Amino acid sequence: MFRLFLIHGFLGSGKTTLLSTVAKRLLKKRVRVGLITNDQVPELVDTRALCRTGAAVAEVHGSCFCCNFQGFVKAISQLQSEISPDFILAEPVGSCADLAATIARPLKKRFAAQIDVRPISVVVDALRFQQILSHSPDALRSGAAYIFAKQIEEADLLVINKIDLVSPDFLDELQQHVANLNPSAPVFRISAQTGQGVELWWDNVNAEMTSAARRLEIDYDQYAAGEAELGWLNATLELTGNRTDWNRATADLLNQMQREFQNRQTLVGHVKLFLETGNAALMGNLTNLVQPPSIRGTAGESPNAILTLNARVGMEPSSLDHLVRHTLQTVFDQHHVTATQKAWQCIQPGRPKPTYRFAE
Ligand SMILES: Nc1nc2c(ncn2[C@@H]2O[C@H](COP(=O)(O)OP(=O)(O)OP(=O)(O)O)[C@@H](O)[C@H]2O)c(=O)[nH]1
Ligand SMILES: [Mg+2]
Repeated sequence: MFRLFLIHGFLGSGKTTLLSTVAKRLLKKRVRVGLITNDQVPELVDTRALCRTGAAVAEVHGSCFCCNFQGFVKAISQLQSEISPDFILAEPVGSCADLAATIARPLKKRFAAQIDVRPISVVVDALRFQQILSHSPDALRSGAAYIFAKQIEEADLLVINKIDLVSPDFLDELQQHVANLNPSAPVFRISAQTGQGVELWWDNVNAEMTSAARRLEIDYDQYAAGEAELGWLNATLELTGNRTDWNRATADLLNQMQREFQNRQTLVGHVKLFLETGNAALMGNLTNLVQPPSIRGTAGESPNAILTLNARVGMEPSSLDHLVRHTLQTVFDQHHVTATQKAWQCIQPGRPKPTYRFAE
């Protein structure tokens, strides 16, 4: 028997960062840990990034977990045969909701002897919540805000993340708003990035507590409309440069995209990229219109690199596709980089159709 941890939360809230922080800690203690990533289309930045932790990683792509229960079970089986895990941590797509009814309860009913399904944790981005509350231009629009609220409502444990970016006073206010949406879930405050508060949450998610305890009322029309607000782009490119400073080039790329999104005042769910040059890699993220993009790691000066780019933005897919292609071309020209497209998909997520839905 192994423990399964579902780490849910909206786009860019910090799920992968939390998985990475926990996985590294568990690996140091020689715990066998497997991770499951998820996305609507292949070519996942999260998979690339989490493979670097040293943990075994399985990927479910093509739809969210809830619409592909068999795919989720297959990913579990893959990890079982690879490492016979003690713990599996799984991160669903950030625009997905209704996880208790579609994944946690079906697993508990069908695999009670094999899987100990732990309480569902929902990661809440303090900064994004602050923007919603202050009605800033990139606040979530109604449909996406519906998904954000439903995720909070169905949590067994709530994990307010990025506490390093907001004031303690605002955190008290935020906790009140979160408790209004879900009065029964214990609330934890963490920084997945610095590790602050992570241990306390981890002790609690491992303590005796019923999982998938909350019954969620959800309107699938509204949920589908919220997901359909987003254009979804995943791409992988092979790059060749000449003494290219990859850190500068990727920072320019994300800065340029942010300016384009600012001009359109569009919702930035998450734009993330992973650039690898052999053993070295860097990660870049953009989660809103205001904060500068973050670039972590260094990719060195190798002439060849592989770039994986994932964007979830409040735009029609065709417009997003055009914007990203144009920005890549402009920035690569500036840095004398040539690019070969290995994979490119830009879609609008379809209506969620869960494999199972156990409401109780
Ligand atoms: N300052 C700060 N940044 C954080 C923290 N946790 C995550 N981030 C940043 O937030 C951005 C998004 O983090 P991810 O872990 O990729 O978020 P995610 O929820 O997995 O995103 P999706 O998979 O796209 O839904 C990255 O730039 C992270 O570095 C935190 O505690 N503090
Ligand atoms: Mg992620």
